[in-house]
Amino acid sequence: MHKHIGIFSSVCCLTLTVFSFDCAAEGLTVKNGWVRMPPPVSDSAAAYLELHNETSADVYLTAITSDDADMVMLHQTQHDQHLTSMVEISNMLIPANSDVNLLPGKHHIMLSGLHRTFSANEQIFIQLHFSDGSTQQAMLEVRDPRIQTSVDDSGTLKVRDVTSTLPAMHDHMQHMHMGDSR
Ligand SMILES: [Cu+2]
Repeated sequence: MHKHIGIFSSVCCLTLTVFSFDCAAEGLTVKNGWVRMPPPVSDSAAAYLELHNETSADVYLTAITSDDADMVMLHQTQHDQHLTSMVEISNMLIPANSDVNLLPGKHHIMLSGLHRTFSANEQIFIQLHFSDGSTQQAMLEVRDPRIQTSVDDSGTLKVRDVTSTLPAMHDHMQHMHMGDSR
């Protein structure tokens, strides 16, 4: 009987710990995070995710940190005639009851000064800091941009190597060098 009580209370503790972590940013969730696998010569990588604000208050994403990079920035891609460039933005509004999606070609997260190489399908973690004082950990799946996967109507997984068809603007390295070399 004592044994049962012991097991029960330790399960309780575990549940409590997980629950209090969720409370750090109640109503604010992060989904579908991924990071573009950088080429071996690069020490930076672009990341994308979806932010869902289910609260009735506006909140700003004010800072991002990661143990795997020296610096993590918010970038906005700008298309100006033939040029694609990007600017750093200091924060991002996630309006009340709204979703904000960071997508290739638009806003993205930029990890720079990577501490190690990323392998495809690996999970890396970043911490998102919000204006309400909360912090939330987000998981990013490392995706190899040269490989596209899709599932057809019959449920068969198709893997396609798209190396040769990738538009140049999808390569983050390309616009990184905008300022100095073009
Ligand atoms: Cu960028």
